[in-house]
Amino acid sequence: MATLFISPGACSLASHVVLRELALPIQVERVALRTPDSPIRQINPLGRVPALQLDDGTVLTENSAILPYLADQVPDTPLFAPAGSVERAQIQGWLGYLASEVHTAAFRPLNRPERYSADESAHPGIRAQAQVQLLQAFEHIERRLDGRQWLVADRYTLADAYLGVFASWITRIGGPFNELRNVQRLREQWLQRPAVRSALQAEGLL
Ligand SMILES: N[C@@H](CCC(=O)N[C@@H](CS)C(=O)NCC(=O)O)C(=O)O
Repeated sequence: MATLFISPGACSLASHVVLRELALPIQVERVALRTPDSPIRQINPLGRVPALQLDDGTVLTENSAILPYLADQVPDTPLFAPAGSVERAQIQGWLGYLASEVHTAAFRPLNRPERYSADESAHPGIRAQAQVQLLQAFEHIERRLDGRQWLVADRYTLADAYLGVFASWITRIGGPFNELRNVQRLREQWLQRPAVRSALQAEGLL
């Protein structure tokens, strides 16, 4: 059986939530991160989650690839849109934005400043600037959600499933992030979805 490798509360929660939303027959395996003996190192040479191992042993990595792949297993799912459609391109645009501008460009230096400088005295400055970048990235999302319930069209899609994870992460920062009313509203709606609740429960987070 195919296996999705996750770590509780990590960005792999997006793939986990979508797997449950689609009720796909894929098992979920928790792994430790950043330990040399973690089994994820045998699956993904980068040692990162999410990683999806298919029945034939092929391994897919990156939320931006795994989320569309999962959705494509269920033709006509409202989580995605037909190949060639503008909606599909818009959903993919948000997946790219979340993976690059929000996760890699902002959360990573905020949480892992040691990857940007070996000089510990530089870390507070890296964190502070990363938080500025993160706020700017979320302000763009906040404006997009003005008068809209979800990021694309008028329904919950892969883009919202992914955004829900990062919208949860910012609650730990608070301050100006608490003022992002549209983002908070989307997060509350995301949290009410049975698939999100069951994924959180399975990850030991409820
Ligand atoms: N670009 C990847 C990022 C994956 C990633 O950074 N995952 C983190 C958890 S949120 C991880 O596994 N970190 C462990 C490490 O970097 O050693 C994606 O979007 O799937």
